[in-house]
Amino acid sequence: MKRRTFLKLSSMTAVVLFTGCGDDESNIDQGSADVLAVALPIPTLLHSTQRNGVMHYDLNIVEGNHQFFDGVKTKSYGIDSSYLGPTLLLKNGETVSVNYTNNLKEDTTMHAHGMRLPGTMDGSAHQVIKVGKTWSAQYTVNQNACTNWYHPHYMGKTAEHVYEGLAGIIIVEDSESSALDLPNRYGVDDIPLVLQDRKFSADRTEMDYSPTNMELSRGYIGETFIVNGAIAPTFDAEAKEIRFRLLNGSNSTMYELGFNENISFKQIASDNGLLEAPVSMSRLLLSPGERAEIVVDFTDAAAESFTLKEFRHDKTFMTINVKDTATAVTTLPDTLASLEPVATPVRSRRFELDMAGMGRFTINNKVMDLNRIDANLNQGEAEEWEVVNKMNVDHNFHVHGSHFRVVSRNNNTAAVKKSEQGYKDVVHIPPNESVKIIVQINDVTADANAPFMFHCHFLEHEDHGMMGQFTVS
Ligand SMILES: [Cu+2]
Repeated sequence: MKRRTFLKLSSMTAVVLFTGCGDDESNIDQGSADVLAVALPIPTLLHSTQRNGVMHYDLNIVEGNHQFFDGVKTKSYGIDSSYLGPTLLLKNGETVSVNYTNNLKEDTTMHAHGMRLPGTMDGSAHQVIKVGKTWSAQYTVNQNACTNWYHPHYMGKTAEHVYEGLAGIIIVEDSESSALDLPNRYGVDDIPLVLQDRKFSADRTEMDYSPTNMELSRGYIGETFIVNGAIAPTFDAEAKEIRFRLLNGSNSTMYELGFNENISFKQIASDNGLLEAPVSMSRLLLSPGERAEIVVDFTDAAAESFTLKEFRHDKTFMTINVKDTATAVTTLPDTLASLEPVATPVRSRRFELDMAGMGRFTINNKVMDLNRIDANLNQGEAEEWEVVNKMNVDHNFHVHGSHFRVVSRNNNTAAVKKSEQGYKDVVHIPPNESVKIIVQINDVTADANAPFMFHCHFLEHEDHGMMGQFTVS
């Protein structure tokens, strides 16, 4: 991994500097002559092999050389790939063994973000995968259809390992969602998009992970925006409804997403499941770790082109060229899922997100300690957690083992958007604001040897202390 060094000007960096001489660094790299013209890469669907009634998914964590730029190989990590990993398609009710073998030269972990698993199978900082070893997460899938993901959670190194390329999508299917007339042909009208941004070394042979203290706090934001490991790729869409499964897979960049000309689209799912009904919008704010499934209707847009944009940083993620054909046309239903009523809490807790000096981020004035348990929950009991952002920068809050509900923002229940009234595991908290969530864990446990974690999912904040642990018994 590249540490901060003096820039050596090559002809390639000269291109970057000249094209980036506007009022900010927006759109450098994208559009440069040395950017590959590529089709949107679609992560491979990983096939399982059945052994003794258990579906086994075998994954190898490897070093690689990934081609982001024309004629340049960039050192990277991946999972059976030079960058990112295959998509796991899991069915509710099936018993699986997800087997990760660590072929890196350093230890790591692999967390199943959004999967409702016992603490021992969570892949958190406590389930280290040593160099050369295999770790298996064995469990029976027990949750609604949704888009989750897997990524390292190694104490103090999560940000670096994700930055190098370790992440992949997990799609959970269930019979209720399969019965709906939703686009569900993977890679055709059901498209996972892992959205990220990266800095590169001057010669682009390495990714540059070297945040300053200011960047630790305000976000380590790359100039180059990438989707599924590609810079400004092109996707040829059928002239019909297309479902995009969006993941903010960045370390610490807020993405305000939308399309050119402000075309409207419908959000159908939040982190952990379908919404009650589609929500129309033209902008979608996703904080790091959050997912949203959206449906865009290209039925009347044959032969037109669109761009998926990020408006806070004025970047283009990808171009969508609509074909003049469509097969297996779908019609988005008006209602999608029925949600459980929000449970009445039996106790409340408060978590204050703050910092204690440069590069030390805290929850309730404490930095993360793997040997400290911060809260003990009882299975089945609902709790109200108030999470308060005491800083002038964005944070969010992720809870392991839980699909929580957002009930108020700044004590205002009306401030909770329709699109965040479904099941969630990450909630954004703007500067100096607060949220209240209802956390209830019914069917899994976590003891002090393999506790669950709660943390800010801005990975620089998490790695520098903004994390805590809890048990469920
Ligand atoms: Cu944070």
